[in-house]
Amino acid sequence: MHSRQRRRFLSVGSGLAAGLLGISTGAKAAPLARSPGLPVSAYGQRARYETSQRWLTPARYLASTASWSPLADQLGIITPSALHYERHHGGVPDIEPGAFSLLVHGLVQRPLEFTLEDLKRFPVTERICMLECSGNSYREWQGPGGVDVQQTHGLTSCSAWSGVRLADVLAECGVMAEAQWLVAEGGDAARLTRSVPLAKALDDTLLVYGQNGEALRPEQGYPLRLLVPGYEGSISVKWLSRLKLSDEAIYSREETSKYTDLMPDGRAQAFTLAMDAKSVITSPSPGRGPLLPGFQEIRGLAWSGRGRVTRVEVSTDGGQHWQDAQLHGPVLPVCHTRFSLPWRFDGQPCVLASRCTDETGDVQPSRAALVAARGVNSFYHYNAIQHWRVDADGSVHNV
Ligand SMILES: Nc1nc2c(c(=O)[nH]1)N[C@H]1C(S)=C(S)[C@@H](COP(=O)(O)O)O[C@H]1N2
Ligand SMILES: [Mo]
Repeated sequence: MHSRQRRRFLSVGSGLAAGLLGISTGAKAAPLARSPGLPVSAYGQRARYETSQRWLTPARYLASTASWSPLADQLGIITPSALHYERHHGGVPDIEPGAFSLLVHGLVQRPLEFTLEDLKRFPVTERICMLECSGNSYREWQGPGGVDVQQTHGLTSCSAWSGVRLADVLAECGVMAEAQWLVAEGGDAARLTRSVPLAKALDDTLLVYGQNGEALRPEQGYPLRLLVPGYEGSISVKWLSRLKLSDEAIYSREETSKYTDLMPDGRAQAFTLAMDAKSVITSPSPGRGPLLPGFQEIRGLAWSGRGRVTRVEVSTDGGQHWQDAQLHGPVLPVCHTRFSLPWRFDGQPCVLASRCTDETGDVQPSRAALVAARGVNSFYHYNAIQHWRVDADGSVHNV
């Protein structure tokens, strides 16, 4: 262990030994059950005392639906399927797997229609991967908006996906040399349609039918979705029904009226697909009850659509000084990555912030740097450093 790290560890250790956490001893023993409990169950539920939930779009916005993951409650890097964020433009369709098929056509030698069973015969592959809606943190473009980390950053989640390589399925159809793009269409009422660059489709794009050890949840695209690792969430088309090989992008509704970035000069940038390096402190964070003085571990999540997180720095003075946080394994490409830093809250007001760097050298920008480059006309792809102000009374606020 690096000697500086060791000293830090020792000072925390002795702090804990001295009882600085203020945990009272002499508590009464918990009651033990005296009669048999519930019998086994066919499909499990979480403990009834656990109440963590997705945050739903306020009813007045029902025309466009989304729900935000409770990131501050999440343990580890896998989001429980029941708490995976949702974004759907035409509601969640009810698709019977026996009635499902995927049509692959366009610039291919053999247009083919696959059933789910056909697709499951291709070599299976697993990948832990995060998804992030490019609209995550959209409110923050106009200044501090979300009241807590769920609202500011909850349009990202991370699952273990099971499926097959799209490249294998396309090889079966025989991709023609002129093909440059893959147009993917969903079978939901919105018929969400996105163009995927063929190189990405052949590189690491998957067709997934499994999520966290069981079939995809309906909300995540049951029975089959596209998974385009590291690209904005909207391109991972759910309830996939059609793939068309094409020599050009289709410029669908979701690539023109939506999912473009209006730059300061009034021009819109299209196909900003990769998600940039980003991080947020989940504890302490707003709305979690006042912070107690004494030892506090600063904890958070970092991610990048371009690869692995290599560094997370934490500041307790609003970005004037930075300290390296510890990254917790596994550190996987295009995945949520946990970080932590031991800290003491001494009752002085302060501002906490985290800054992520990924393996491509992409560094999460300050708000000022992001706004200087992009202006404030944008809606998507906000990845600036998030600041939480801690007041003397221990309350935490988005600033
Ligand atoms: N068919 C279809 N696919 C879709 C969508 C949709 O509305 N319809 N929403 C997209 C958007 S905007 C995002 S961010 C992700 C969300 O995936 P999730 O709901 O599984 O988190 O799915 C994408 N795929
Ligand atoms: Mo999205």
